[in-house]
Amino acid sequence: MKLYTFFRSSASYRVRIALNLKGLTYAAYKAINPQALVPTLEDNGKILTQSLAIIEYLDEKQPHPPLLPKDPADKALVRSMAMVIACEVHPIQNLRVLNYVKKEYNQTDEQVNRWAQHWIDLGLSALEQMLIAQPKRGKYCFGDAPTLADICLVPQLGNARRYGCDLSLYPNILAIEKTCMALPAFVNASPEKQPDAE
Ligand SMILES: N[C@@H](CCC(=O)N[C@@H](CS)C(=O)NCC(=O)O)C(=O)O
Repeated sequence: MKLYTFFRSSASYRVRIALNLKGLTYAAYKAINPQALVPTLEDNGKILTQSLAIIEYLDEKQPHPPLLPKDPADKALVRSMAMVIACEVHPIQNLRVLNYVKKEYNQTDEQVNRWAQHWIDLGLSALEQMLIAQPKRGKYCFGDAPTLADICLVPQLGNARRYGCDLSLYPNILAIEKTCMALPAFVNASPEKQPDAE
């Protein structure tokens, strides 16, 4: 398997965690085209894009360990937590959006950072409430093993810190991050461990 990635890309980070949890090896390449989105996974000549689609492909191809619960309602819950991050937060704090806002509307770095912080805080506070409200929370977002929700959450926290969000407001999220970061799959997927890290 070949993974086209970029060390700081949180969407790539999601796929790196899933690959590590599944024990699948991949070769990492620095993304050199600034207009191309990462990650892209190439597997047996098949080109796959979109981190969530890639992760579900990996989960179906190699079902152990499962990244989604079997029960339909539980599965929808895990997907919904993942989507708070992947659909609502990440797309509007992504670098190309921030660069556009900055350039087209003559915003300063500080204003653009505040934009990112606003949307990240909105998503993380909603997720914190979802975690408090749901009875099946264990050591992770759902139960006692990492799922798609944790895979989306941990990389987003790196972005949150980069933009100066106050994460002490989200104690449940921070506890889950700590549990995840005890696993080599998460540690080895982190940006600073990537061969293209600056
Ligand atoms: N929804 C996509 C998002 C992919 C994405 O936005 N990747 C970012 C890095 S996290 C990227 O490639 N940005 C380059 C650019 O915006 O030009 C996914 O989950 O794979």
